[in-house]
Amino acid sequence: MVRMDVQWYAGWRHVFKLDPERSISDEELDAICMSGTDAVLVGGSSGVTFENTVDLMARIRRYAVDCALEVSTMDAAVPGFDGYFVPLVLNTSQAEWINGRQTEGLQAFGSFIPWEETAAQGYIILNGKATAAKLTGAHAELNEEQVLAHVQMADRLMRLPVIYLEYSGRYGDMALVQKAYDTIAQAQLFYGGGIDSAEKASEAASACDTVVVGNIIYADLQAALATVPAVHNTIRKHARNEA
Ligand code: 1GP
Repeated sequence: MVRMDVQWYAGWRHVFKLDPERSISDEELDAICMSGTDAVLVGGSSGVTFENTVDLMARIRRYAVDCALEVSTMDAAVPGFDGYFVPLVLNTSQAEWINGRQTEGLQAFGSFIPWEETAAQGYIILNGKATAAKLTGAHAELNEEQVLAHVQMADRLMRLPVIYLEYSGRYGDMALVQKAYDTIAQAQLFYGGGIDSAEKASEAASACDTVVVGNIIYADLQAALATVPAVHNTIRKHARNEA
């Protein structure tokens, strides 16, 4: 029997997310992979193909940094990553994004999936303007009570190993992120969205387990690099279950 409790991502505090659809020079990629980040996550909401994913993976693979893929389309299920995340969007009523595409993927590739390196991510998308929100029909305008109910569903009912509060493109409500963190009993809390400075990175790091930095890589590489020590030098405000 395959043990399902191996959390290869458990120690990640800082993650850079690269979009296979966007171009990045070798020098920029070198700076990202050598930055001291805990992992490089490959994923995007549109234009992700087998070709651009395999190309980016091969370039990241030259470095020792952990490299994982968010499998958001079957076409881009590329072997060779250190780990795989399968996103489930929890705040949509379109079942296709909760279990539809995932079960199609399991039918097609189930016997090839490296289960020990694969984990589900419960996405709660909170920026309605994000491409992922539009694509999946996410109900992004949730109030605090509703967000925390989604967190409890993911953490307690579904026992998902990762909960991802996704504000992609906009800096989120850190008081809410902290409340989500304090609600969680077992899942690892990822936060992503709008981090474009060391200050924001540090604030987010104090409220969650894992900080994901994306867009700023392409807009201001130096600002992106500054988020790595900012996160690593920040300790969480609350310990788990000591809210
Ligand atoms: C996107 O959560 C990540 O999926 C990071 O968000 O691109 O806004 O940094 P940004």
